Amino acid sequence: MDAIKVLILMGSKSDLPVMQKTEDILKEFGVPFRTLIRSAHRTPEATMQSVKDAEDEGCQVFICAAGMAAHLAGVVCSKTVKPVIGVPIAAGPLNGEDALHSTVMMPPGLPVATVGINAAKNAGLLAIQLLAQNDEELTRKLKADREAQAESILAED
Ligand code: RP5
Repeated sequence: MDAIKVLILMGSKSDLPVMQKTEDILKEFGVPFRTLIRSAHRTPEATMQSVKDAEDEGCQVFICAAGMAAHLAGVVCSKTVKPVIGVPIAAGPLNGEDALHSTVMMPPGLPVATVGINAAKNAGLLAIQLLAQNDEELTRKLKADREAQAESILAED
């Protein structure tokens, strides 16, 4: 089995229907990843251990998804200098506005690259773009994907 390049963490199994789109795009591009349910609040120690284990294994990018008081991405960011992508999940009465602000509004010095609310596919694509900096094959696939997107839009005429 390939060592993972991306670790996906999500605060609850209830986030999985959204985060399935991250898994789908990583699979499509052939990027090895692992998905774990880890919460900044409910399982802080296990979350930290998972970040350390993934780094030891060669993980290059972390994708963290959570709803409501979504501190998972920020906490992971505090423990690694690898890029951390945050996915605010629409959960609870504020429908993701709370998660968006708690994910994106990091203090200076600790950046979380935050995608839109429930934008799980974009999180995967951003991770692939980061990995493509040192991977010609991924770069080729990303360019082909952009061309396919353009063709499909133009075909809508
Ligand atoms: C967050 O609270 C999770 O990431 C999820 O989006 C939300 C609700 O969690 P559950 O009550 O469904 O476990 O921590």
